[in-house]
Amino acid sequence: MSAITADFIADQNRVRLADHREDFDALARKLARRGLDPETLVKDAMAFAVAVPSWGVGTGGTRFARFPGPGEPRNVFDKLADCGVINTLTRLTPTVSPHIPWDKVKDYAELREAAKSHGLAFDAVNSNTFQDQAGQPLSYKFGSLAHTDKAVREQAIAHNIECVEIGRALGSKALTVWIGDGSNFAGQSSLARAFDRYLDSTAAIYRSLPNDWRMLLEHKLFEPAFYSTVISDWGSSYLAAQHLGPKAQCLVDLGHHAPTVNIEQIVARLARFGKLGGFHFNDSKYGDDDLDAASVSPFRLYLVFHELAEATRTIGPSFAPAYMIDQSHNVTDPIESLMQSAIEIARARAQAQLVDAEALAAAQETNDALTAHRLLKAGFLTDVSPLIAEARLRAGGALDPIATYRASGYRAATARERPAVAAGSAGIV
Ligand code: LRH
Ligand code: MN
Repeated sequence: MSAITADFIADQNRVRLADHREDFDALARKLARRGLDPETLVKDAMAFAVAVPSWGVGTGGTRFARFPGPGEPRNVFDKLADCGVINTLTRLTPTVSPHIPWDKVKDYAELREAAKSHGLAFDAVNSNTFQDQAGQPLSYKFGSLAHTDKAVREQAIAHNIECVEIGRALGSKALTVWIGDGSNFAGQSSLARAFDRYLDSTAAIYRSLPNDWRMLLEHKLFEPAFYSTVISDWGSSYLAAQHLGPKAQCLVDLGHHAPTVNIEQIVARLARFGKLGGFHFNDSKYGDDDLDAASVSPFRLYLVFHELAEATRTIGPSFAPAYMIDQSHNVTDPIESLMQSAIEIARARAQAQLVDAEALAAAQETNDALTAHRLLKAGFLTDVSPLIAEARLRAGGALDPIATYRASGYRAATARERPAVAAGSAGIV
């Protein structure tokens, strides 16, 4: 496969450098006029990173169909090669979040080395008790960690403990637990007992965690269950994390809320009580659409990062949620979508650093609503493209990652090397 080399990136950057310099210098002057230091902001942008989902580099689908593209990854090693390209060009995604058993292999030391060869490490491991695997003794049709049958719960607990062991071999420091457990009819399930069974099961997993690990509980309003979901909202997730202990925290997947929910306020609440463990970034208009981050509501993503900036100011450097992307790319080249999404997430974060927090607090305290809103929005209205491009450039990345990727012929090379996958099978991966 043709590696995208530093020389190739330098060649691609050379033709864009003069325009970039001009744009960056203009932005730097504008930021300096606001009393901000462009150098500090570039260094801050260079320090930001977000993990990519291993399952995100294959074409995604819906329950109706999946339309694979050219050069679909055949296995986790192909996935790592593709994730490597994303980081090589954006310098924003040095870690990959694996999903078990989708990324199961015989030799995890070999997998860790393969990731390293692409300049990558592993982030939170995702368990999977929302599908039945071939040869699996007991079905998860009626749930997993909250199933009425103790034997099914124990099977699900054992799987999560195995994920922790796999994660240790890969160098991960967190387990993400999302379960689809719930019901489709009122009365089908005891809402109270289901939650208690979940607490018992997760407590067993919690006891298997190494001291320096976190367990991230991911809530979701609905799907695959359509009447009740055991961990349906941040409240249920918070209660469970509180009940389990300090290593348990809540993971906020942006697509897992009703359309009108104020997600940035959930972020503020969970951060305040030390239970904001991480994110699955994506975007949505209706349900868990898993669309590209900031492709529907860039202002909402910005407001989330504003709350993260406020929490960092209040809590300090120990405040370190895990930033991960969780998307399904049904109509785009997944590598391009993940690069674009990582850049949009870095953009929202850089914009949130521009807010004059003192002036904002003063306007809030004096109930000067419009001034407060304008001060907050000022960051969002600033085009920080040259600033995040400068951060990429200094880190050895591409000024225009998507144009550079297209010029590299990487996708055409994978299409030649990897057998075409027939369309047809439904499902997210
Ligand atoms: C559930 C979810 C979860 C993953 C899956 C791929 O909707 O967000 O985080 O395990 O998507
Ligand atoms: Mn998710």
